[in-house]
Amino acid sequence: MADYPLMNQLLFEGKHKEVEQMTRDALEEGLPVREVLEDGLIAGMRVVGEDFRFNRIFVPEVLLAARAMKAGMEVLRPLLTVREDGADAQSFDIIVMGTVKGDLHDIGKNLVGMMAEGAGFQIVDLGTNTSAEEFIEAVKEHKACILGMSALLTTTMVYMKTVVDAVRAANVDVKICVGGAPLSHEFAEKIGADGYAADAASAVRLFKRLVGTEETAS
Ligand code: B1M
Repeated sequence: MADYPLMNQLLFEGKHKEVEQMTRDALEEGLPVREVLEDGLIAGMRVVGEDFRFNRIFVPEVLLAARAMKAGMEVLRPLLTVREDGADAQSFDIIVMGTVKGDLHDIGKNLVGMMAEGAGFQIVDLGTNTSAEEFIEAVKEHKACILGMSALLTTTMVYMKTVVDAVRAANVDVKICVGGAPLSHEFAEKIGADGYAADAASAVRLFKRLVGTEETAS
């Protein structure tokens, strides 16, 4: 049985090699990938966020924890990105994804990208600090059907409206989805986005709904 509290603690301490190894061990034990992600990695990062908020830790410690989180995510990547239906990569709907201008947080965006890949989408990842022009250019170049934006700061989430306005002004036919910790449905609606998702699993459901491939509820 995986010791998730220990894994959370090691992530908190930024012990990336140990987190990577514990992630591997958990998978080898046959534990569900979503459980390892949620209980082993995301739960640890949640504590980091709390302590950061109350100035009990600072940017250098958070950077180390982020490195440990990413090390664990890399182990999970092949399982998160493998297509659920085993289909060929050529026919994928394309999603252009990026963290908005001024914002360097990319862990959540990467997770959404991995899970969307696993659900059959092809991801064009623009990374962080992405401008409206870069989003538009990439959507046009890759003929994307969805533009996904992430923001983790209250100061950068407002840039999403700049992107939405620029996309509409350029008459680009693409659905715009937004996400990130400080956002809400209300915010997404206010800026004119086509959808908001609070986490990676609901982001994938949203993407499927927008391209019309959502499974019917059973
Ligand atoms: Co930053 N940081 N940070 N940080 N950081 C937050 C966001 C903060 C809430 C911490 C806090 O105070 N508690 C706070 C923001 C406060 C605010 O704006 N109200 C903050 C701050 C202040 C800052 C700096 C300004 C600190 C400073 O320099 N003084 C600075 C800004 C730098 C910049 O961007 N310009 C900064 C820097 C950093 C690091 C570089 C050290 C590091 C980022 C490393 C990296 O990403 N490569 C970092 C981190 C790690 C965090 C916290 C601790 C963790 C974020 C994270 O990765 N969470 C964060 C605290 C927190 O969020 N509670 C914090 C795990 C991840 C899986 O969750 O990203 O929420 P999340 O993604 C979720 C959902 O939000 C959603 O799905 C994901 C998976 O479930 N989602 C989408 C995300 N994007 C989506 C897109 C979608 C759909 C869903 O559709 C397209």
